[in-house]
Formats: sequence, structure tokens, C-alpha cells
Amino acid sequence: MCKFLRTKLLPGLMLAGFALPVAVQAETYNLTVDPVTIDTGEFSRSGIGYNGASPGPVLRFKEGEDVTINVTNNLDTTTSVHWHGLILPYKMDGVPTISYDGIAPGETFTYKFPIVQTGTYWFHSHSGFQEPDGAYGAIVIEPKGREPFRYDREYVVQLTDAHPHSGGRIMRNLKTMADYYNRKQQTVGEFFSDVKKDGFDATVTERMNWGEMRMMPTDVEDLQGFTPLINGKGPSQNWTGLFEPGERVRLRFINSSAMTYFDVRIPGLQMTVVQSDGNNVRPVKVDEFRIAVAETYDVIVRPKEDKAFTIFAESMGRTAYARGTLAPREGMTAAVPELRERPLLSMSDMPMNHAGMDHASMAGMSDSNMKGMDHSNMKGMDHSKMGAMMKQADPFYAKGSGLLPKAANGGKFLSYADLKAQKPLYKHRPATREVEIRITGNMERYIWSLNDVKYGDAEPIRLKLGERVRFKFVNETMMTHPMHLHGMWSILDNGSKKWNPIKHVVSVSPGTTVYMETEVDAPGQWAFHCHLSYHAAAGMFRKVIVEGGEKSAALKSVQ
Ligand SMILES: [Cu+2]
Repeated sequence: MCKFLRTKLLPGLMLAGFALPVAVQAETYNLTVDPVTIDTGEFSRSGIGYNGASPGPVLRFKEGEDVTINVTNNLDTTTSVHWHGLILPYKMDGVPTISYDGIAPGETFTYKFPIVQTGTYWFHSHSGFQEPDGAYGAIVIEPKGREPFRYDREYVVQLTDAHPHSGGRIMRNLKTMADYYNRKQQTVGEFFSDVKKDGFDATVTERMNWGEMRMMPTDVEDLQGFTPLINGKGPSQNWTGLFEPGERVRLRFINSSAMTYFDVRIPGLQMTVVQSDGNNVRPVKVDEFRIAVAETYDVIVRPKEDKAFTIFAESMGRTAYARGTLAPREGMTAAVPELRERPLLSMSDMPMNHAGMDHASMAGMSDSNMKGMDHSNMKGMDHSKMGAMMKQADPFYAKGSGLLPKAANGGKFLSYADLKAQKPLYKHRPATREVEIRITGNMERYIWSLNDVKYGDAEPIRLKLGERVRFKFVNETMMTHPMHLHGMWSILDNGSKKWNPIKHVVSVSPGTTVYMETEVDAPGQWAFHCHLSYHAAAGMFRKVIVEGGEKSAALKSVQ
């Protein structure tokens, strides 16, 4: 199955015909970084892959082993490999200028680190726009012991958003014209139909307000025109996973997209979410879930009938979908749903309308109530001051906001509030310090920043070994940002206290405040950024330096 060379060394004593390991198992993996052709079924382009293909191989590690990974760069530019979500020494983290210098053309870099965790992760280049150009693969880490749930077979389902343009070209276009790829803008026709519906004054006021916010009502996604892939296959190429009716199938969903959030469902099958970002959660039965860029969700499905089921992953902006099939035999297909109507941000999604409002009143508020609200105080407001007006924390997918989708069948849509750790990694204790990170930007000029400062002009964030930092993310923009801290876990505060889920990506909806806590237990320098490729490149990025201090007492696992 694996196309890459894997050699096995088992240092141990061979006694009376059985192995008695005296040291941990050591594995060596070889990866090459190669120019490849990416064929989505809709377009074909040159890109970057591993061991001759994009996506690269599924790397299968085992908890407790020491891995050696030789990465050889066959490109004519510098590359790097970052092991997304893996806990490891910072020099092995693979971020050029922060962990190391990168891997020069023709060179081989050898990564060596112990595998101290289990679950579903992925790897990707952290150089330039190589990741949007195809440089990613999956990681599966098997536990030493038994999983707390049963399944008969498993598949990696890696979602990506292949674009006909190279990442470099996309960035140049966005910088020149921020709405370059936001093609589904409202038309003159829609303006007049809104005038008919809402009246001329209301419509003009609404448009003027949007103009002053430097946003368009369609800014759910700032990149369109891509083809979503499942394991490298476009919708027409239909990636297929086989099953025997009655089997429990574990699907390891990984969102390796540059920019695209997906809403995932399998019509006819309920999904039991058992893991998020590599950490087991208490099982939750859902009909649909949203996967932020760079997150992973493991679900178990149990198709009982002898028929095919469609895996359908719609982009959050409803401009495209990934499609695959689960089937008892090759060649079988099931109906492919239509894309649902695109969500339009309404003025009620504006951060300031959340100020001072409690969840209950938000949730019960209808659109017509919102329409009656006075927006005149919006005019002349400085965009940069919006943050100060936001009081209300909403760690979930914007309850009461027009952005919260409903499951297609009217059933259960997973919310962050549903995620509870199966087994906490750390003792629950109060944070020792709060660090506020305002998520900021100017959509018009395609500037993305943290605390209004872009990476190139920013001082590193300094943390002390042994502290427990409470990060307060205040999203002052109208886009959703998947925030990713390298090297240490992100414990999402969703109100579950001791059972708060342990993640590596925390998604922050427009105009909301979300808290996460980190046990600062990994010395060195780490990257901390929005995982939307073009936001990170535009400056929504920081270096974190972990210095000094005592080793955390809470470091040890609770059990
Ligand atoms: Cu972002």
C-alpha cells in the first residue's frame, strides 16, 4: 500500500525465538518532495507532492516509537515539512526561520522525534505557497493499547481545495484586488429585487453600511473557483471506499485546504464523531459537521444496506463541493445532492450587534427583528474600534447568527459545544495569565494581522515554561479564522471545564470572542497563525517564544 520505503529496526534481544525489546521501536521513513501533475477531473496543473504524488503517502506511526524521517528536496526551491498537530522538539517542527532554515534544493533533512500521541494528523510544507500547490499528506498514529471505540475498517478522507492558479498567483491577485476571487457578488439585479422587497431607503442604507465596513455581503469566502478533492480526486473522479454491509467504518476527515471550510454529510448515514484534532472525544451522533481548515474529525458510520452512500462536503460559501462514495462494490454511486443556497452575511452578523446581547436573545431573534434595528449609528464608525464594542463571547459556531447552518436533513449539526474530551491530557487548573489576541484585518487591501500588526512588524509573543495561558481571541473581522498554535495543545474553553476538548486548531467565527488555554510545556520557538494560507502569508502570523520557568506540574497526564 505505502509507496514510500519503510525500514524497520527493532533493537532488542532475541531470546529463545521471541523478541524482548529493550529499547523503543525505531522506524525510518523516506519522503521525497517532487514536482507533480495535479489532475482534478476539471483541470490539470503542475504542483508539488511527496513520493511522486499529491496528496503524499499516509504516514502510519505507532505511539511510543522513535521515528526517523528523511526528507529529500527534489524541487528547485527551498522546502520544509511541518508535522501538523504533532508534539515534538521545536527544531523538528519544520517551520523555516522559526524551527530551522528549511531544506535546500537537492538536500536531505533528517527529522528524528518520539511519537508521544495517537490519532489523525497531517503534514504539509510551511514554505511559500507549496501547501496550496499540493504539498500535503496524512498521518495516522496507532495507539499502543485499544481504542475506546470499535470499528472494522478505516479510511483517511483528506479534503483539499485545488485551484487552477498557483498559490503565488492567487496571493498576487488578492493583493491587487481583494475581491478578485469573490465572484458571487451581488448583482445590480439583486439590488433591485432587494429594493422591491425592503424598499429603496433600506436597501441603500444596507449597501452603504457594507461599503463603510469595507466588506461585501458575500465575504464568507475570499477564494472561489477551486475544485474540492477527496484524497486527490475531484467530484467526477469519485474517490470510493469499500465496505461490507453491517461493518463499522472509521473515516478520518482531514481538512488540508488552503482556504476552504467544509460542511460534511453522508446522506442516509448518521455519523458518530469520536475524535477531533487527534484527541478522542465523547462520542456525538451527528448528521452533519463543519470542518475548519487544518482540523481533523474522526467519525464512525455503520452502513447496513447493500447500497452506495455519497460523502458530500460542501464549501462553507456553497460555491463548490467535494464528493466521494462509500459502497459495497467498485463502480456503485449514490445521488449527489445539490449545493444549498449560499449564506449571505446580513447586518445582523455585524460584531457590534452582538454587544451587550445575551445568547438567548440572539437565538430567539428573527431576521425581521433585526431589520427593525437602527443601523444609523453604524455610519462613520471606525472599523478598527469594533473590537471594543464586542462583549459577548460565543465559542460555538455563532449561535443566532445567519452563518450557523442547519443539517441538510433538519437533524443534528455538530457544534463546538458538543466536544468533550474523552480523557483530559492535563489537570484542570486556573490559567496563570490571559493573553488577548485581536484578529484584525482590512479586507479591502487584503491586510490580515493580529492586534492590528502584521507579522513582519511584530514582536514575538513571549510565554514562560510552566504557565497556563488563557488566550482570548477577539475576531474583529467578518471572516472565520482557524487559529493554530504549534508545539502545544490548544484546550478550547467551550464550557466543559475539565472536559474541555483538546485541539490544535480553534476556529473563530466572525465577530465572536473565543477562549482557549495552553499549558506551556514545550520550550523553544513556535509558529502561531491563522491557517488560511493567504491570511497567514499576509501577516496573520506570530512567532511564540517559550522561555525559562519551571517545568509544569500539570504536564503529566491525569491518568
Ligand atoms: Cu484568517
